[in-house]
Amino acid sequence: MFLYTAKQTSIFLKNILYGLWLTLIVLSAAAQPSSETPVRLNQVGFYPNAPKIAVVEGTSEGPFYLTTPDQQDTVFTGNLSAEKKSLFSQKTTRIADFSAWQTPGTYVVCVPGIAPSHPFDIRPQAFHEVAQASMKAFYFHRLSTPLPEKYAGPWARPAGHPDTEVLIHPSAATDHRPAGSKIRAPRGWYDAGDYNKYIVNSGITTGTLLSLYEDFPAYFDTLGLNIPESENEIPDLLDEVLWNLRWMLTMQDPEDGGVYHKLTNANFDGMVMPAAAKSPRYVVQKGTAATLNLAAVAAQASRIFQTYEQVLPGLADSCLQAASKAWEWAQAHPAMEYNQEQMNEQYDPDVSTGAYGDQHFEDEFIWAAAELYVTTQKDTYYQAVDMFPDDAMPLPSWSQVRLLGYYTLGRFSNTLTPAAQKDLPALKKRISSMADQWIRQVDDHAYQTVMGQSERDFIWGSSSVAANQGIALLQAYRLTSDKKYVRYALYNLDYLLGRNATGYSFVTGYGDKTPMHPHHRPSVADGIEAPVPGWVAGGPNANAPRQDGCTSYTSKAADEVYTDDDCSYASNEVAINWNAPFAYLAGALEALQFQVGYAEQ
Ligand code: G3I
Ligand code: 9MR
Repeated sequence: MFLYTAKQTSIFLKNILYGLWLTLIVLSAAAQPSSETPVRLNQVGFYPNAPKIAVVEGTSEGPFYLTTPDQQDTVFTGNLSAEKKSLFSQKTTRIADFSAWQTPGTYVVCVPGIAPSHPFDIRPQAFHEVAQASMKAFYFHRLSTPLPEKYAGPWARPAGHPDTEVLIHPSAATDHRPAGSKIRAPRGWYDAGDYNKYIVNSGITTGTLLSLYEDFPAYFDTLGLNIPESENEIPDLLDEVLWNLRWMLTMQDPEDGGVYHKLTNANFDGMVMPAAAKSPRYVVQKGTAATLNLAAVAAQASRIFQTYEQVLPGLADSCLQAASKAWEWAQAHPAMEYNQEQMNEQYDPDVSTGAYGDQHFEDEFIWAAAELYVTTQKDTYYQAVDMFPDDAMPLPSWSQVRLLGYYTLGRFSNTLTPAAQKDLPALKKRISSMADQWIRQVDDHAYQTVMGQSERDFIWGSSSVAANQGIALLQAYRLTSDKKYVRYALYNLDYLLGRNATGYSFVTGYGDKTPMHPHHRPSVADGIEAPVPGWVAGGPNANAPRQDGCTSYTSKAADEVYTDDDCSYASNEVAINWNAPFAYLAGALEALQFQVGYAEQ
């Protein structure tokens, strides 16, 4: 009852603010400045008590000034640092540090002889709107329902993809569900710039958002998203997650517990709106990775939705049943790979959409076991796998989910049974050592971010590398209470919002220079100049020109191979598994801002 009241009281105000906010986004996106500046900084802003850094590219040296946007009043003067060298290009950079200035306001950084920076704010809750938008982005990707103007503003659209008559692909046929028979699998979120639904990628996405809630429940209990469920008793973040979770549950074959790898067209749609895309849809072969993804997510969801048993009766139980059936199927099929090429050799129609093929399942077993263990407290799950098969700490990605399991064990460190308690000191050490290694040399780096210290960071979806590093740093903070980790997590948010070699804030609609032409079918086809807001572009990808054949790239330097062009699906697409860690990073920093300082270097 308490939640209901808290939510109700703020709804009216939130809806008004939301309307104003949408208008502002449309206006600001339309007023893109043409001027280019070599000053790279977080274009959204800074907390008053946080470190504030701009990176000045080029040969400028000497003083810099913090001024009002009209450059009439100088509020702070500093000196540029000694020169640093970019690791990937011939650029020199210098740091303008104005951390000492704490007075809220809107400012620019001016360096004599070059164009001033984009304007930015210094204020409490500096990332509230962008955190909210990065969650709201998922609403814009809902299938099987219209998006009315009340919630979607100018991006309102009719429903796409009912997915109520999905064909069993021959690769997925059983006696019970022969090829060509139909199942219902509505709802879910569109994966990315395309209109398909992939369990493997949905898994890490949904797990990351559920972890965001578990780590910061107080903040998300009252964060409104202006979605159709905003007036119910469930926090909006969880309502949004439910839209996808309900779809994920339909992907499990009730007969045996196995989970179909994806729900897809045979081929990618053209650049059309969702409602205009009407190709037949299929569920394809079951696989170990997909099945363990559902096991992990459903187990985690089960413990979270227990709290809402009265409004969602039976949901927590159904999730746990689904998770344990999936786990059993995976035990019986521990290496069922989804290999699209092999599948196409054997079955028709051929399927050419995203493969999300993974041949290594050790990490999915670790993640699912950790979630099932924490939810049920049954040691058998913990003991069923080798939790620490080696010393590796691979950054989370759709194909590497080991750390999601470790984060969950760390999150529940106070309630674990002795079976897992004994491993906790080593687990904490692994996470803090990883973070320590990342931050050891970061202050020498040209952009002073953990992101981009290695060329390997600039892969397809590199923005999610930055965001997932940020999450890992925040996990290190949660386990050690050492505030320096929060500082470097914030620096990776700075990277994503503009302190990077491209000068873009990668989040659509947030910042002065942001992607206007993402590889995103609705944004291309809707006739609205501003792209759908709150989506993080994939980001620089050293291999992008070879991978998507787009010809508008202007640099070969790994940290600059990015083009704001809709042909560039290898650097400028959007995807749910890139937005979720961004939503985590921005939301977590908002939730933490009044609790922590940022520890001086
Ligand atoms: O990790 C390796 C790295 O070690 C190596 O040095 C580098 C050299 O090429 O490759 C890296 O792997 C790349 C991997 O992404 C990184 O995650 C692969 O080359 C690259 O092909 C792979 O791209 C995937 C892409 O689909 C193509 O299959 C992306 O991860 C994945 O996010 C993306 O997902 C697509 C879906 O298929 C369809 N829907 C849109 C979605 C987003 O673009
Ligand atoms: O739109 C597709 C995007 O979501 C994928 O990430 C990408 C790589 O699989 O493929 C895109 O689709 C392209 C297809 O692969 C080749 N023909 C052009 C399509 C884009 O218009």
